Amino acid sequence: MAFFKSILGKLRQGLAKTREVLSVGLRSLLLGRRLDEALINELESRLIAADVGTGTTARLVAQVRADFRAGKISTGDEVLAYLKEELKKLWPEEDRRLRMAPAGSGPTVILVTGVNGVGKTTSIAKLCAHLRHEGKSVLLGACDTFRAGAVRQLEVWAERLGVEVVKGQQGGDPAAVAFDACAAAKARGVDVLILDTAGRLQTQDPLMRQLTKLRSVVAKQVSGGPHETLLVLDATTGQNALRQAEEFDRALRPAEGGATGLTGIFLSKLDGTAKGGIVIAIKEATNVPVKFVGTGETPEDVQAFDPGAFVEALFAEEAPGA
Ligand SMILES: Nc1nc2c(ncn2[C@@H]2O[C@H](COP(=O)(O)OP(=O)(O)OP(=O)(O)O)[C@@H](O)[C@H]2O)c(=O)[nH]1
Ligand SMILES: [Mg+2]
Repeated sequence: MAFFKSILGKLRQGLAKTREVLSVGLRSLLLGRRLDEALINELESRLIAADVGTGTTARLVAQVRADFRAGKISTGDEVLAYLKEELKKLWPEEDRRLRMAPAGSGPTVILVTGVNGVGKTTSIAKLCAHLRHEGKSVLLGACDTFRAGAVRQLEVWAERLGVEVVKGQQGGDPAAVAFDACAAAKARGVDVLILDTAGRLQTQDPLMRQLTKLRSVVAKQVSGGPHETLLVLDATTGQNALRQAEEFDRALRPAEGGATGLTGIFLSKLDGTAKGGIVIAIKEATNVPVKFVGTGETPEDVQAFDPGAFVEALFAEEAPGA
């Protein structure tokens, strides 16, 4: 865990802007105050403004209101403690872990998808650094054959991180690169293959189909693959990220049903936004777990998503060094 050094400290820094809107506001609203209906209404507006999501906000506020009316709580301090506890309970432990291939059964394949510019390639560098730190061997596949400079960008990260890249022709078929990358991963016996893909809008049908094709090539090459199909979401986009999650999940669902489309979300750029409450809205709107959060531009700026640490950082009184 040394890689995630000072989890709370870094997360606190990353969440500085969100905290300003959400928790500093909530603290000054609630601490030392007697509860009344007007205060509860104000609490509701603040939660919505921080992108917590209408469903979760409604549920939380309804409970506060009921407890207040039943005489169970009477102060803002009690509400703050209640909010922290309830938010931490939203995420079960098991679905936040990276799914790995069973030991000895070939490479784990992670397919990384998302809209243009959300941070896919940077997030891959972060995942790569994280896995390398855990002692795993990693190979990268440059399936973004579309954008000029995309392969080079991945290669620069790979050189820095000391891993190899499998690439193809600029403008070539990304599925062919995925095929070659899977073959190379198996031949070399690497632990994890991470595939970078070109950015695409969730509304671009042919490009979404290309992603489905990519995934079936992996499934044919590597048993159980891709073990993770991650969607990178840019936290600064707020509610639009929810639509991306829903559409990518739908497009990537196998036609025959069964397995889910997306297996996880990498939430990037949490450091640049006041919309960190989106983590809660994502949970509410989709069943896809946030597995990692990105809090900066270097490979070390990554955290495994930990609800306890997240909520603590969000509600921290002050951010040392932030
Ligand atoms: N502040 C901050 N910047 C980030 C983070 N993740 C990525 N970025 C920046 O976002 C920009 C886009 O990152 P890329 O990794 O190239 O995004 P991409 O999704 O691969 O882009 P395309 O391949 O063009 O679709 C770069 O300037 C990154 O440094 C993050 O967690 N925090
Ligand atoms: Mg990229």
